[in-house]
Amino acid sequence: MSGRAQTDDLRTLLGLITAHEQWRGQCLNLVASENIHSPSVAQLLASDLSGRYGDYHGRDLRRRKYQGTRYIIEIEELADRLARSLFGARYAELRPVSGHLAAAAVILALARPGDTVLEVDRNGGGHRTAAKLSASTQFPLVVHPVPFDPHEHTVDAERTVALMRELRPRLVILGSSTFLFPHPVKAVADTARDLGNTVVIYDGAHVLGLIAAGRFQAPLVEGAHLLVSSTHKVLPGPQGGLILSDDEALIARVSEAVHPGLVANHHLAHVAALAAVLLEMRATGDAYTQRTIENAQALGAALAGRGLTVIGAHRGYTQSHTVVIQPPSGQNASTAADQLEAAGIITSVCSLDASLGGAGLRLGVQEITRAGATPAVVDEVADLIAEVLIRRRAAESVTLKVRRLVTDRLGARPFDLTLEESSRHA
Ligand code: DSN
Repeated sequence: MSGRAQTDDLRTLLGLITAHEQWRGQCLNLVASENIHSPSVAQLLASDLSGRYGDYHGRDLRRRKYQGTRYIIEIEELADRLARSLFGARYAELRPVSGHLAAAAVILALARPGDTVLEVDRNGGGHRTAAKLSASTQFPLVVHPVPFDPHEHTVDAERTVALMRELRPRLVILGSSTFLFPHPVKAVADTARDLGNTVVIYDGAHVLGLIAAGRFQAPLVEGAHLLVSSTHKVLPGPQGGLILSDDEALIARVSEAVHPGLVANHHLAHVAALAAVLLEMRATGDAYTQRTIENAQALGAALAGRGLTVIGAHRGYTQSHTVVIQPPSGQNASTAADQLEAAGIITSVCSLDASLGGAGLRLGVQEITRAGATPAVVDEVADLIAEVLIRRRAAESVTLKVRRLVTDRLGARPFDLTLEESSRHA
């Protein structure tokens, strides 16, 4: 390749990244599974660790395969201690490089081909790891949906317990990507223990930050055997995954599936950045998560007040960072999401029960909360959404208002900490 072509390609690459950052920096980012990093997370993700190897054998952080890990061992021991302490779990597994891989490792470790698995289906917001694994590999599972109550937008405890007694599944996977309200973990876990051979997995990806601050259910305390999660939704950490448990025998089997089964070299910069975000949550997580839930409930009320149908309205809209709305009658959810994007409002489409129209829009407030949104700002956000979906204003006119709101009201970043600030809070 000529030097000229090389320069052109580099210029193109940098131009695209700048364009992306400028554009998303002017948008209202309401994707419930994303977040923005604090300076400490960004700093550690770019550290020397991102180019190093640190494989260790089994669960022994000191049994390393590579030389050169004297400080890496201590970094990982610190991250492990912080994770166990913040989540109140006896054991942590921080090597999965995504939440999906964390859940896949648990399934591969504990199920056999042909086993029965109950998991939350797409209408309940389930990530559907078992169904995806079963369909895309030679690891067939008999997957049934966990009975879900679309009106209450949560797992139907009574029907789930009855189905568990009938099918005696090997695994039950609770948790949701539209996690508005807690799931009945205790009833499911008690039944699993009665059955004797059923393991309950809680996919806490969306609400991990809330769990860290004690603002959502505590799944391990309620009886789940394992919590699997990503690390970058309400918890504003690096992209990656983790697994928590109080059960030594289970975590030992699961860790073997993680390494060497699915992850050879885990991402050391991720582990360090995760440690930083756990410190940050210890310092500012209480205020951040309280504001996040306040903002989500305010958004639900404000959207309902402007004529949109909000799922779970009779339950106060939400107990998490997420609000789910139906597209206005006659509109399709994908088209509505495209129209919002044209106006600079980034959302995602989610499945809903057919009785609720089959598809909705999922809105998460965790990122704008980190950017400084208050309930008053959220009210303006609701108004901009209504401009597009209810008043059907042209995208260009709404875009200008979105940009103004982002520039004028969303720059404060009150919960971000530098490493130095984190240390002062500790
Ligand atoms: N489950 C997907 C989401 O919620 O967006 C990715 O984790």
